[in-house]
Amino acid sequence: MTESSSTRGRLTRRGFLKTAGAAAGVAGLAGVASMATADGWLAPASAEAAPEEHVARTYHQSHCGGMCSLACTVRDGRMVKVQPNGVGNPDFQTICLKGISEVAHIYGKGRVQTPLKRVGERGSGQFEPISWDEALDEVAELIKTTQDAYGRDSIMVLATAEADFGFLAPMLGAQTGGFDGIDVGTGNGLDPAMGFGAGYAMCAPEARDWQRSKLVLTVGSNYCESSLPNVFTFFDAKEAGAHMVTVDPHYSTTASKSDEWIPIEPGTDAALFLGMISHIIDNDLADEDFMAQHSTMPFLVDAETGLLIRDHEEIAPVDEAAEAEPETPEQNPYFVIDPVTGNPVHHTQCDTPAISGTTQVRGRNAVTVWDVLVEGQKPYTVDWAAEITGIPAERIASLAEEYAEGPSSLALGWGGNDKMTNADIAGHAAAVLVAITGNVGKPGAGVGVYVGQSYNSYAPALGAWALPEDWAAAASEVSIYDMPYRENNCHAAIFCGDIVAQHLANMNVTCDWADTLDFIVTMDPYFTEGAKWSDYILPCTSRFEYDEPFGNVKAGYSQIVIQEKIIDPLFEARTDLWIQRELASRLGLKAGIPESSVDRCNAILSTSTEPWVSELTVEKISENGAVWPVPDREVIREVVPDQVFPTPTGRMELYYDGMVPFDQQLPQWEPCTEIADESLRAQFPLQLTNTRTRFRIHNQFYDSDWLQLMYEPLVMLNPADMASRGLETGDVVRVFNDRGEFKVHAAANNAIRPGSVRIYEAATADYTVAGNLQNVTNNTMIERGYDLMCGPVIPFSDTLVEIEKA
Ligand SMILES: Nc1nc2c(c(=O)[nH]1)N[C@H]1C(S)=C(S)[C@@H](COP(=O)(O)OP(=O)(O)OC[C@H]3O[C@@H](n4cnc5c(=O)[nH]c(N)nc54)[C@H](O)[C@@H]3O)O[C@H]1N2
Ligand SMILES: Nc1nc2c(c(=O)[nH]1)N[C@H]1C(S)=C(S)[C@@H](COP(=O)(O)OP(=O)(O)OC[C@H]3O[C@@H](n4cnc5c(=O)[nH]c(N)nc54)[C@H](O)[C@@H]3O)O[C@H]1N2
Ligand code: SF4
Ligand SMILES: [Mo]
Repeated sequence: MTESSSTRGRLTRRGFLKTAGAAAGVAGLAGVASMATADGWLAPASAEAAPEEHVARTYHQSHCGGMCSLACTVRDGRMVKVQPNGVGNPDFQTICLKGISEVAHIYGKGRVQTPLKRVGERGSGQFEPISWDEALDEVAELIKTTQDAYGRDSIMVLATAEADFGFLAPMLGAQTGGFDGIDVGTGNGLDPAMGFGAGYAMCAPEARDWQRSKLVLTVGSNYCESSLPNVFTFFDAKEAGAHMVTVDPHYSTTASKSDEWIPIEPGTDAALFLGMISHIIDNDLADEDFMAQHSTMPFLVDAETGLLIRDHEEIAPVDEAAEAEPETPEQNPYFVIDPVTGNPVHHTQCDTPAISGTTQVRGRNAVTVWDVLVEGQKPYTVDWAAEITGIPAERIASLAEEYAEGPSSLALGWGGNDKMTNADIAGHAAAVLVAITGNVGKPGAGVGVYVGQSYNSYAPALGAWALPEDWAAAASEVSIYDMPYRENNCHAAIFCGDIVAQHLANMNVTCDWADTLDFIVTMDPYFTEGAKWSDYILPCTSRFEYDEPFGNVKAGYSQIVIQEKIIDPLFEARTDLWIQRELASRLGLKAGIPESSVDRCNAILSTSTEPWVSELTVEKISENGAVWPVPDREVIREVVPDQVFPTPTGRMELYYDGMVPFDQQLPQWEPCTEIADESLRAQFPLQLTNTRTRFRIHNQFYDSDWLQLMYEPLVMLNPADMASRGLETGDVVRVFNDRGEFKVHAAANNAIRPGSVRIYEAATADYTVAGNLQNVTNNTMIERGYDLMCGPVIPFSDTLVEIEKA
């Protein structure tokens, strides 16, 4: 189909002259000048000089909040230009420098060009090229012998968001590494109250809703970089009169575009929220109607045990394996106080119960959640919060008043306090703040992470290719972040993307563990840091290469986008689908994999639960310009518009029974484990903030020459912290702690909070002066984490370091 979209086939001589003139200086036309001086150049040159040229379209990355549809010009088989596609909703006809730079990046020195087999020590980066047949035969044989010896789940398959390896784990019956401990810090605390968000705090309406907010309070996100193509939404809201306030330790890009920046001590977001909650309670600013009707604030708690009282004891599962369903709130109701009679009744019998009161239920002293909250909040005054956060008490108080008045949006992040050990407490406190002010489920009021797909769009539901019934990934008893530390049955790993360097903290330990595995295979278009620990590296195609007219179909950002073949696979790279098919065929499993990617695309569309999607085909979308916008996207996407939450009770469930052993049934302040450790701080006085940057998507684009001109890995320090260490911008510094070290250049930057250092995450050893950022990051997984929705979060930024001139 890409051929039919050719904009220009053979050129006439006249056409060629015009083009050559217009494009003077463009690579590929070198030689034009000398030809002009040669005799009779018009005659022999014309036939060969007409380049074959066509345009094809593909979606780009999803992890940057973009998934931009890009129109790519191919001339004589080489991709020479990448532009916005210009089809579909105008809001999404975007591109950034990362997309534009792909014309060089996909041909760049970072590509893995052939299958590679390790010859040196693991980690040494020494490999020799081998043929695809050798590589696939040997990998298939290793999979077979390992699974025969240790069971099917002895292989772990892990794939990054950008990889297309969905068949591999189910087909092998491999484990997939359980929870990954990434981006779940805040959601762990927020989502149980909301009833959705999946642990990622993706429970916000789309950001166009901000135009209807009076206050947009951003805490711990820098979406003006981390959702680059959606930044217009921020400015639309600002123009519409929303008060944009950003709370961030550093003067981030988003802070700099906001009406106000409120600097905060890192890792203290929970204290800010707790202080605001107290101020709202103390000044009678709480929305009692919302709390009574739409939250569990009126529910009764047993004063002795701290557990919510239910009609009868919950039936515990007889044995874990049987996994008996717990009773629903209808079958086993909670108790509330009827405001008219003052008696305890089932919550199902009273729509607007009293939010305050004490009573007796079956001889037990009972008190409402609200009363427990009010009592527990007493120590968390605004003065207390000011002490912890470094924000003046008056500003916390006025912010609380403005937030309570509403409608207010609370925009949280994945890159701020999320990456710290106390992140769940901040998420839980945010939920309480939202509930006591009713700032949710109405125009201009929402809470959650507004980055990426949640930021600005509808996500159409796609279907899936039906797998054979006996294809299923194995359960993962131990999550990836615990693999180095806990007994498990993982003997070998297939990593699609860079798991070793990018998905675990404290890399020296990760590498010691990786070295214990029987074999590691990495599948990636690029030679990554983690790939060095592999025994085999298999080169994948980039988004721009395919071996069929269509590669894949994706949904998000209010449209369906497709991947057309732009060019043939480069070097010896093969598509992710081809690699899976070849492995399957060597293992006798080929029948379960689609014969062609076009079949798969059309199955993904036709099996959608949304009728307008199921009627589409990839060919139809291609004819439409490779983009199919969501119908009715003019209407701002809302969540819980009726304020009925998708929780078991339909209310915001703020009281976490399960956290009683940790005294976190309601959010209680706990500082971060590492950065608040005063004795450690005496040794390593600087907190290391990890954030994302517009110049990169995680470890991607390091090897892009164009982007290297803009940025190379460096640490940014406040000028005062530079001066006290005798450092000057441009110095090479050693960043170190007990876990390890790396070396990069340092730069003074007033935007950085004194006592903190900022680095853009994924600083990988091939592009630093020496070593990997991950050598120093904190791998502490707190005990409470294992009882949270998505397991503990990896606290990459709860890290202390010292820095000295190298
Ligand atoms: N120290 C520290 N570490 C962190 C973080 C931090 O803040 N600090 N942040 C964490 C966060 S939030 C996240 S989400 C993770 C993200 O880390 P990753 O999951 O690693 O990031 P991605 O950008 O999704 O994946 C990129 C990898 O996929 C490869 N890739 C791209 N396209 C394809 C393809 O089509 N096929 C295949 N096979 N591979 C492809 C790229 O070459 C690259 O190696 O990093 C985490 N790591
Ligand atoms: N260009 C680009 N875009 C991306 C990505 C990328 O790699 N590149 N990655 C994507 C992914 S996987 C993710 S998870 C998202 C993350 O997107 P965001 O959640 O926006 O995370 P960051 O961009 O890292 O910004 C985090 C901000 O929080 C601040 N911060 C640090 N510590 C604290 C704290 O304790 N409290 C508060 N209040 N603020 C703090 C930092 O200074 C920074 O400004 O971005 C996505 N978008
Ligand atoms: S990297 Fe840039 S061009 Fe590519 S999808 Fe993201 S924002 Fe769009
Ligand atoms: Mo992330």
